[in-house]
Amino acid sequence: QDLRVGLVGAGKMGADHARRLHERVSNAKLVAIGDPDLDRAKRAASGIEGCRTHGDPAEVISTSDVDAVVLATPGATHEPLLLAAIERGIPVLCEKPLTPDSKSALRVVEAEQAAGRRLVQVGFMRRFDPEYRELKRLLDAGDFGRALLMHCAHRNPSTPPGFTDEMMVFDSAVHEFDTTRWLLDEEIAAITVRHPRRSATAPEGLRDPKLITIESTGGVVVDVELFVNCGFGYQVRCEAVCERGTALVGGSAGMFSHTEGRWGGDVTKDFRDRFMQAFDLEFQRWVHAARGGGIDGASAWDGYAAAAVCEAGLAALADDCRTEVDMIAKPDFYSTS
Ligand code: ISE
Repeated sequence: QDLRVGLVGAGKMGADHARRLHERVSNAKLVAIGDPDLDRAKRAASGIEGCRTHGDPAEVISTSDVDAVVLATPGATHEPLLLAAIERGIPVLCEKPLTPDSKSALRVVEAEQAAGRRLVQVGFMRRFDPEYRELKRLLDAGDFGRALLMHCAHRNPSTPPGFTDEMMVFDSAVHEFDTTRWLLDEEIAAITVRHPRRSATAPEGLRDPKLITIESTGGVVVDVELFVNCGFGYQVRCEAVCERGTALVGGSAGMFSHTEGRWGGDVTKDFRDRFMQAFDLEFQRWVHAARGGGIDGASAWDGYAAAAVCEAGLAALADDCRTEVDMIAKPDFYSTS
């Protein structure tokens, strides 16, 4: 039987996920969409037979014909919705961030442990990107020896109005925090944020680009160039430097063309294009796991750990100094992945 999915949030990501569930993911049926902006919910549901809409997102979670939930509202709204899903005992795929800070993330982690089952998955989609998965396989196999350091670049063409220095850390760099933890199987111990010359393309008040350095508990140092108003496109790269070799993901692959005195390929401007395959695979695997009552991806613990690194990142940003990450020891409940 198909998994009956309820979607909470019909904004940019939510609407995209509605299409994904309806058109590209098998064994799932989108039965309800909730958004305080009911018109937006209706637009996202249009053309999806049997999909009803709610103005109160909480109703999506409490209805008995919903087997699992996708949460695509802003992070600040997540906690009560996650707790409601845990209480009902249904799996949730929650867009990042899990919650806006580590204290609230810990409450979710504790509620899940009390329920005795891992139900919450955080939508860190890079873990499903085929290139990143290949890098993970290579590092796990150990053929190149141990990872020593990594160089990452995270570039966006531009930022939406109101994008702040803090958002560069908890909205953008959070992906590198998660991929680093996942690739290395280590926690992040400390973070430093530095500011090179400010780009003339940066909107007023934004210190763009940034150079973030994170250190893993095992001593791997990762530098992240974060340039979110680079203008030319969306680009995410990660190069691992190991004892006996290096490996790069996010280099310029794809079609190569020659025309009118130039050669090369295209760079997309939208992260939803760059990571479309990753999102699709994430959803398909989640649907498969949720039909069995579980998850298959970043856990609530990973959401908590990312929040703890973001918090240290905000302190590093404010004080302009290296900041250690403060987090609890990993509970046994999360010790197997
Ligand atoms: C956005 O929320 C994302 O998740 C994108 O992957 C990231 O590149 C962007 O900077 C964020 O704002």
